Amino acid sequence: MARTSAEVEQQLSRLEIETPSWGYGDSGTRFATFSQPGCPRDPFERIDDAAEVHRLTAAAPAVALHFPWDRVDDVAALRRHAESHGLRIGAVNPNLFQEPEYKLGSIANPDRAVRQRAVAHLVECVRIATELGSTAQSLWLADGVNYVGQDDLRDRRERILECLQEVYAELPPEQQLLLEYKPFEPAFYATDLADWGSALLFCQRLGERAAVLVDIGHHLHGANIEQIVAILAAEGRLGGFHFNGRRYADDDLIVGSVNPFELFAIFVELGTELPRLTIDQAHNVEAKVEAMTLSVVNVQEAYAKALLVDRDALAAAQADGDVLGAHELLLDAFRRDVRDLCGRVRVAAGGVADPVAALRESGYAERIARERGSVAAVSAGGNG
Ligand code: PSV
Ligand code: MN
Ligand code: MN
Repeated sequence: MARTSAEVEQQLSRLEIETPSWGYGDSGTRFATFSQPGCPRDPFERIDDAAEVHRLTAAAPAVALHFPWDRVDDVAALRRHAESHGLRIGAVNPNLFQEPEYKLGSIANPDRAVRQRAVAHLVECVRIATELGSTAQSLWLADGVNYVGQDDLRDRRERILECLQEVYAELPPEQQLLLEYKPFEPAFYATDLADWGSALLFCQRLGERAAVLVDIGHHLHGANIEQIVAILAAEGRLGGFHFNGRRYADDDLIVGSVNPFELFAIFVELGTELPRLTIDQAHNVEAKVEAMTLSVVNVQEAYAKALLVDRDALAAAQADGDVLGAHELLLDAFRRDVRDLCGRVRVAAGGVADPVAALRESGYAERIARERGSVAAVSAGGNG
């Protein structure tokens, strides 16, 4: 039986999305960084922007942080600031890609001293996460090599494993270690954590609280992300997502703007067992808060459509070998207009029916532009 509207609404009201602090700061391309009026001047203002997205959507109660970009003297004050806005701190993202000494890698670096400093940063992030009440370290490694023979690929794996084991040993019981893969960039010949299989193997060596993070943009053309999700979930190692939109590479566009059917299919695969859902976007030309709001709305709609799939009919069609019957059941759910339904869920949870329109009418963007002004694009908080 298909769920009733009321059942869908109830399930949808449980959806929680983390938005990324770094998605509110200025970012750009490899060629330039574009400054926007109203760009947050510090981590507190990034949290203010995240709070605005949550106020409108009632579905974004957590904000993922990135260190050292979100470093402040008083970590407890940052936590209080978030909580006073009805937010909690989501995953903590260490940064192992900006220091020049990581040119040949961070925890895969052939130089032990560099590896030790990288581990020290990761351990420091565990401590910060604990203070912030965060329950995950979310690690993307930029490590890799550009040329055949540049380094020993097996040795690099051993170095990574050793370092991750040191970090894993420091994790308090409530924290997970999420490993995010990406096939290329910044290295081109061999990336150390290039795909879900490599990430999974490390997780299996580390322990139960290590899991794989799937960033939609981190796949080669034609990759079947839903199937990756199915495999990781079946293995109990699906740690979460970085949602964004991708056409060519790590584009970090608005969620659902490129391939809404893929997003829907991912939610069909997940069912109601949702892992950590984080948005990872780097808006270069779009208004930041509006872009984030639209992404949250798109995620809500994709999930709502997936909840509308008639699972019993689908199972029956699959068992009967009814190829198109099964496929059409998914198409049927995907084609439903769920905007009103999602609006009702938002309003019931304290948000608004049409978040993007309400944001525009509220004058929030104009207000932060007035209050914060325009700063040169030197602020941290973006790596697009
Ligand atoms: C770099 O590819 C990246 O876009 C990864 O997706 C990280 O999650 C993000 O930056 C933040 O460090
Ligand atoms: Mn990511
Ligand atoms: Mn990325």
